[in-house]
Amino acid sequence: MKEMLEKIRSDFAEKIAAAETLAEIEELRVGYLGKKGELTSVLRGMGKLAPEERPVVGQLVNTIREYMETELGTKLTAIKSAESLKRLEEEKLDVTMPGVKKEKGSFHPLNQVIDEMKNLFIGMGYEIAEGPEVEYDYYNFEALNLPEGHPARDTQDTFYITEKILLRTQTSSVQIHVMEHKKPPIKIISPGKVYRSDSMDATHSPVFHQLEGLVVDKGVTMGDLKGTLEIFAKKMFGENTKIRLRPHHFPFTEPSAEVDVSCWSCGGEGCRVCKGEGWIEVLGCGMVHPDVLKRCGIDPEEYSGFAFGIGIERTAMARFGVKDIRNFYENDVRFLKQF
Ligand code: 2U9
Repeated sequence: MKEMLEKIRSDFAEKIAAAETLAEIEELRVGYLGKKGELTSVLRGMGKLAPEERPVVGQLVNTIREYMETELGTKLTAIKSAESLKRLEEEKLDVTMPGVKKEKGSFHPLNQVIDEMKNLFIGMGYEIAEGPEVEYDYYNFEALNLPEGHPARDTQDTFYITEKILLRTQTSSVQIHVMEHKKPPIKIISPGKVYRSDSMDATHSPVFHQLEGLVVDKGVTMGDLKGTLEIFAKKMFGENTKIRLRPHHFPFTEPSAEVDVSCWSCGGEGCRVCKGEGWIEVLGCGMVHPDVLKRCGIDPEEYSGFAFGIGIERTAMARFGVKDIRNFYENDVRFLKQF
């Protein structure tokens, strides 16, 4: 019996020395000390021994069990600490290394301007109205006092799909739809794409963006229009910005005006940004023509309104110092990531 126990111990000693993984340690523990382990089975056979042998063998088995448990524990600790050292080595982070630059996205400059204007007018109680880009010529022209034969309707200015259907040249058509279906008070802005048959160059694009505003109610005056545009200009171009209204003509507004803002770069003295003028034209506006109101079923004797139109590209080019409108449409990240 003693020889067998010595054999078990020496076999274990060899195996535990060679063990390198936690799995091997566990396998040894189960193989020798588990319910069906080699050493455990000796204890099971103790009943067959002579009574005087049992205490001696029992003492020897216990000594070997304690030796195995100690060796298993020591080796387990050694393997665990080796594994954690290995992990620390592999996951070592050199904090002095530069960080991994994550590319950050940004909104397109045109959308930045559109969103800023939308938020500004929403803050003044306007709602946003949208409508089709493919439009009947009635809503794009006739309803706006641009009858058949008016030069603005010529094909060199407008993309026609059929004789009566076209790509809208301004978002005013949206305002007409609203006036046909909604009784005053009306207070809306309509941002969106518009299309003109222009050849693409540094300052013209056949597709560009506009934001128009329309207010119709009782007792709306030119003073309301001027006050609204003054707030718009100050919020968009700086608190010290002044506006200047120059008489103009649009068929859909009477009186009409083109509006300049004092140059945000020189404050009105004259510089490169404003080409020495001190003023920069940003929009057109006027009181809605009574015939336009009437055509939509709104009595111009009872109601009045004002309207304005702003070119988004023109505003963005002025604001960001962009010299060529084509930059907005070429999706060149080197251009876009500057905003
Ligand atoms: C209705 C009645 C009147 C909208 C207006 C302008 C003046 C204007 C241009 C600015 C830059 C177009 O994008 S742009 O080239 N627009 O100058 N727009 S008044 O007047 C309206 C609109 C709707 C029912």
